Amino acid sequence: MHSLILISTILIVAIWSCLTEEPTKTNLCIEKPERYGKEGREGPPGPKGDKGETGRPADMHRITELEEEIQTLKLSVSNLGKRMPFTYWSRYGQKMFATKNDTLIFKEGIKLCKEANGEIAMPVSAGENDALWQFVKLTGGAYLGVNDMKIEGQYEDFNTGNPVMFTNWRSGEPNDHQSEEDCSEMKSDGTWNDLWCKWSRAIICQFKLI
Ligand code: MAN
Ligand code: CA
Ligand code: CA
Repeated sequence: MHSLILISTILIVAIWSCLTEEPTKTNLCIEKPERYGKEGREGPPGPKGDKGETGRPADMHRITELEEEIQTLKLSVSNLGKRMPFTYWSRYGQKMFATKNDTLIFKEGIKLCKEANGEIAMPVSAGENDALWQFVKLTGGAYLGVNDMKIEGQYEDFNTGNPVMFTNWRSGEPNDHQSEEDCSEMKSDGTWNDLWCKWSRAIICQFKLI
């Protein structure tokens, strides 16, 4: 009976010491991974290194070139941001045309294109007219830059103020209907009509590539 109590006591102490990891630990314990103390503090700074090699002289020409490239890149990035609203794009020659699903009065259209660093679409050839026509088939009537706001009957390019050389008026147009039509639109058949500047029409902007 005594020996049973003794054996039980030894076993209880051995298990207890294993669980608590007391210094009384016996070799009955299952080995556990070693435990490390906390990392020490950072040591003092090392001695100063040797003097480096003399650098190459600044290449001012290259720096100027790079500065110019950065300016061009900045402009491209800024233009990309401003042109985000446009959903349809097409390129014809050195011009990009862009539009979106929206109609505006002429003045607002001018503002929209200007904000994107562009101009209101102004076809100067049959090729450009056809390129715009592809959009107009989707958007319906769209404003063009052609206008006679300054002098009735003298049609100018709104962007440059120069007289228009290429025209594609629909037969019977421009008619200055009710003496109040000084803006112009491309109709869905690709021909032009003069109209009141307060009508809402699709807006196509042009961006010159050079
Ligand atoms: C008709 C024609 C056009 C004119 C429009 C105005 O389509 O008379 O010339 O521009 O009406 O709504
Ligand atoms: Ca007119
Ligand atoms: Ca008309």
